[in-house]
Amino acid sequence: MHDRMASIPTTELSQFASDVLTGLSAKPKYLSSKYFYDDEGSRLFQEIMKLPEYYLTGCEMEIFTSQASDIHDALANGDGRFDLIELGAGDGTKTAVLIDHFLARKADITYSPIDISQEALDALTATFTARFPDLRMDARQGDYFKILRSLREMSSRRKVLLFLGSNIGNFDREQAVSFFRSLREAMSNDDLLLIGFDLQKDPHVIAAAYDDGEGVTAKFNLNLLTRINRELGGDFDADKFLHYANYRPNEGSARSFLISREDQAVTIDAVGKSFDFKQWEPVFMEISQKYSMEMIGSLARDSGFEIKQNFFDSRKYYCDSLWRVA
Ligand code: AVI
Repeated sequence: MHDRMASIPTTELSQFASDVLTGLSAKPKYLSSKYFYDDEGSRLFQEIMKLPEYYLTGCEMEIFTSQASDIHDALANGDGRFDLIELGAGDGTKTAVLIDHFLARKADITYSPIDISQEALDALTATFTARFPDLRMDARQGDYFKILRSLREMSSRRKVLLFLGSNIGNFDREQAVSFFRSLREAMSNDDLLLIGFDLQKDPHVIAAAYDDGEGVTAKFNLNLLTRINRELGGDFDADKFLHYANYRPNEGSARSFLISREDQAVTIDAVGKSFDFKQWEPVFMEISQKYSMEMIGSLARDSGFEIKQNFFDSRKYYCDSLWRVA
């Protein structure tokens, strides 16, 4: 994830097939956004992050650039020694801003990016070792919770976990609480968790972020159909679906759908089934939750944390919320 969410390697193809079968057999139909991130999906997400409408990345970058010193002081908690562990590190561009500042402050840190993609970790390690030759790095590929437990066994230094980029927004509330509770169980009392939350704001701004003028977000969603064709032997015609996104201000949730333009049937060999789509039938693809400060507070409480400090961008579009164990 994460930051993106995790890309699914071929060994888990049967899990992919079974999730596609469950989602397309459901009423209403759905597909899981965690499967967006094959190579092409990851490339399209990089493109999304550069779009003028997709404000989230710029907001988090602004927070890290303008408040690196305050963030350092909050994370250092009195001494400058801690292990920085990034869940779903991706290319680590935003984290590099923090690390640059922390090293300039002579903080004694180890950086452990964790990602499901070994390729992403190799690229990140190469960039970071060239840019920060003095940084101790320990990149890990695999399951967040298993790795956290093994890192805890290896060193008793304080851990600061980073879960950035509003990746939490792609979980519904129940999934978010269960994710944070599992992190809580793997954390010691002195550890900290820094989470990127996209905040509720002018609905037009949010709606545009998920329906950009260039159609990159549409391609990003439609790419999952191409992935199903390639990996599961599907015969989707992506031109027969359109991307539709909306924002519900009463819930604070942006949702995206693929809508069937006509009555059609699609066969997927790996699941041995054909699925009927009615004209204008939606397939729910992704939730991107936007938060109020009350929602963030209650999420922290219900997951066994309390808020230590919040960092906002100048427009208050976005919040990096620092949690400690309650
Ligand atoms: C990865 N995640 C936080 C993005 C989001 O904003 O929900 C994924 C995305 N979907 C469409 N645009 C970006």
